Amino acid sequence: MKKKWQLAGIMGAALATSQAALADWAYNLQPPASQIAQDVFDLHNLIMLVCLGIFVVVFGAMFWSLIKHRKAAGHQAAHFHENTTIEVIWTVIPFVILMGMAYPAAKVVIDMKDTSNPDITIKVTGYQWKWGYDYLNEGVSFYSNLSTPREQIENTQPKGEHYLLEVDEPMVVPVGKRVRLLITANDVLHAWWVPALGAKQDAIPGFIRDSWFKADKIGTYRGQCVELCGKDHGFMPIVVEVVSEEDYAAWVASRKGGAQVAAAEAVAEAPSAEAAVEQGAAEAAAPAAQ
Ligand SMILES: [Cu+2]
Repeated sequence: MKKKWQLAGIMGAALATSQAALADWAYNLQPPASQIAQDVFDLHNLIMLVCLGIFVVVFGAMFWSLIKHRKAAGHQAAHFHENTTIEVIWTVIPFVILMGMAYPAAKVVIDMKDTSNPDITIKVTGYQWKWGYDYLNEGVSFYSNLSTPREQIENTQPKGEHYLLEVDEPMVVPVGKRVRLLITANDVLHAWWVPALGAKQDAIPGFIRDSWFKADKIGTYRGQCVELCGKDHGFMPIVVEVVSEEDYAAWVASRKGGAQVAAAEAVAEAPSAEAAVEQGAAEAAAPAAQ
């Protein structure tokens, strides 16, 4: 028991003295970058206010009763059973409060699920442990892998600003366009979540679920897999790069160009199996020669 307290003390002291930990402390949701994320943010604030109101009224009444009607002050307990009026009141008031909370919440949930009229559709596939993106109309496909160096994870190098929240190939989307995501998984359950964009959906093998977002601001938005999916669950972040429409068109063109060049090279480089073997042997010998 004593050891546990010592450990708690050490951890508390470490937290209190760690400047980095203090700088990272943020108690609120991420600043919203889409209308849905803004709606979620507002809903969160509204419901918290309702909870605060209930807390004040309930605890106020409780403490007032405890102090004002205490036995020591000579108060006699009231005797009443099966009081219909009181029972109706304490059923109707919570019902009205719940309905008042359910109405705005249901509106936001329905909006989140309305994936109609997309400008762009991207298939998102969860893998152990990376994400795959297929731009269905543009014909662009790639994997998105964690790019944090192993040295930072093993603590032989100082951690970067976006430690475990950076990838080699981010998802790129244009600003102000409805992006529909078709989300699935190839092995186990994963979940795609970018808080600032208000999109969150489980990725389920064998099923396709959809979600959508429309980013209001150009910028980089980060998220993580939020369904425990194995040993590298914490190592498959999500990065969404929101760019202008022109930059998006240029990105798609460069992607397609790159793919076509790669395909053309593959055809040109493989005239015969022998040549390929020779080339492979030459490449294998090259590092030894250096
Ligand atoms: Cu995962």
